[in-house]
Amino acid sequence: QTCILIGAPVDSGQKRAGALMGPAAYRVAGIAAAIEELGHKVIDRGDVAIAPCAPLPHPNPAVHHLAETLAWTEALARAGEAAAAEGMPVFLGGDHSLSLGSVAGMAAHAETAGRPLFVLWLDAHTDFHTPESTVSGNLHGTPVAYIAGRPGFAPFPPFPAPVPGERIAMLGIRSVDPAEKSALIPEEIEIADMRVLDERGFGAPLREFLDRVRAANGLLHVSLDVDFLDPSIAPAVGTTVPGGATFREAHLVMELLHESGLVTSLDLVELNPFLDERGRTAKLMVDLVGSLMGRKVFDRPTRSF
Ligand code: DIR
Ligand code: MN
Ligand code: MN
Ligand code: MN
Repeated sequence: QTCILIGAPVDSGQKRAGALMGPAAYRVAGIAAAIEELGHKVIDRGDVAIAPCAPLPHPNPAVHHLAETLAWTEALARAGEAAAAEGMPVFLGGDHSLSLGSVAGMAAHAETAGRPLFVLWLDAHTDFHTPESTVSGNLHGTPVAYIAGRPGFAPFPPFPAPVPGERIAMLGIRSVDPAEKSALIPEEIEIADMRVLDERGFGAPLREFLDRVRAANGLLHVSLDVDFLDPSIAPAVGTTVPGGATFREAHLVMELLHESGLVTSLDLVELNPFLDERGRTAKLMVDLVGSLMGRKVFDRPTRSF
């Protein structure tokens, strides 16, 4: 594998400053060495940048930093599409609004490749608002709606090839706003919320989704929000929600993803190093990437599911 690291110091999608320090924290925590150690090649493309933006108004007065978020979306879609032709893009965030761009880039790449794109959303939140429905005005709460092709995203460019609900799965969900809930009801998105995961564990729902990706010869984008993890192990995120994935549950998810051999791109989002305890959350995220890229306790023969 060749991993292409793309720094995405995006801070415009929410209001707590610090996510822009994420790419630096991942590099300091040794993300490149952790991947190389497992026998892969790493190319670090550095950080994507945007030009200063004049403010753009929005009919929903809560929406803030629209122009910046739009500029990031276009820049990251371009950078991501180019990187996907050379290897596995790994986006170092940055808040979750970066996925408006990263996944748009992957969707454009998938269209060129003639393969269906699947999206796995590992998050406490469903991020299914549109700029019209958001109450907080934080656009990091909108990427899945954009990816799924919901209307109400002007002035964002239309999503290149909207991903139908049956190709999206969410794991770890435990905080959903009323407007998101009603919009999600008619969708076919597979939502393994924490109640489902308490009963079934993480393995079974994830394997079912991976089977569908494999059967369709799909590309698989994984978007990992730090708040997917329990705040007790991952405190460095602006929107902690109790009751998240444990250390072992998170590693199991990453190990199953590795064994599937299906992951073609990855977002690491919402790390806020300013809130971290001596790099603890950054290091955990890097360790999880290690498991996703093939680190394991013992080399067992790869299982096929
Ligand atoms: C909440 C929180 N649903 C909002 N969202 C996210 O502001 O729209 N927090 N994504 O991480
Ligand atoms: Mn999120
Ligand atoms: Mn979240
Ligand atoms: Mn559908």
